[in-house]
Amino acid sequence: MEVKVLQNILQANDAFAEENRRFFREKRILVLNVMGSPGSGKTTLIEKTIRMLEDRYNFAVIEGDVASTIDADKLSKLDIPVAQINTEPFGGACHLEANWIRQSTESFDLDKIDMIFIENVGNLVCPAEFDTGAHKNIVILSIPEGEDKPAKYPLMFRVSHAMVISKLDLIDAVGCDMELLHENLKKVNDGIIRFKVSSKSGEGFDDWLKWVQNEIEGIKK
Ligand SMILES: Nc1nc2c(ncn2[C@@H]2O[C@H](COP(=O)(O)OP(=O)(O)OP(=O)(O)O)[C@@H](O)[C@H]2O)c(=O)[nH]1
Ligand SMILES: [Mg+2]
Repeated sequence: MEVKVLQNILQANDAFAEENRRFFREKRILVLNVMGSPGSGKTTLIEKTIRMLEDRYNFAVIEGDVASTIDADKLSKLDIPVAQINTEPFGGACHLEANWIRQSTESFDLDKIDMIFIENVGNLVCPAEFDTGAHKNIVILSIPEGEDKPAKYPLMFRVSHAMVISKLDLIDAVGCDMELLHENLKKVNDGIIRFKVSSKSGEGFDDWLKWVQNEIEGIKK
């Protein structure tokens, strides 16, 4: 019985997600869903990316958190539209659902937006199960989390189109077996696009920004 209920919830979410993807494509707005563990560097990457591309494109952000508006307040300082989804009033869900995404954009002037970043709730499990309707899923894995994560949380890495390895500046301090990380990734999603960045030093941002711009331009065609 419980399995059936979960199946129904996921099916309903998938239908909303497809509708979101179609809707935002028609509006020529790229939607990227950023997922990853708490503290992996999602907000920092989003903030830095927007700062580096804000002269060319108009951004908006949907912030998903169990509680608080800490990240949303931070990103609002960029003078962009930010919508906060807190899941605590609905039982503290550890993911975002597609119909919440659509509702949260009702406050945005969509004719003035080129790209929406979704910052999903921080964890490597639930967000992978719920399609938000984003055009691309990004998983951030920070160096201190370790090279075994694709093996331990395979669905997250399977549903992601791109992986950003963050906090590259910490590699000498904490160590990370990059070869094993790539081997682990290969087993779950060989085709995943890989970036290595440090939001602290700016290392690796050129490739990441090029990819983001390419995706924004792609949706405009
Ligand atoms: N050394 C280093 N620290 C970083 C880097 N990126 C982020 N941080 C730091 O890591 C901490 C967490 O970063 P956030 O961007 O808030 O992480 P988050 O994934 O948004 O966290 P939640 O929203 O709580 O899930 C902060 O203290 C950041 O300054 C990086 O590339 N290098
Ligand atoms: Mg954050």
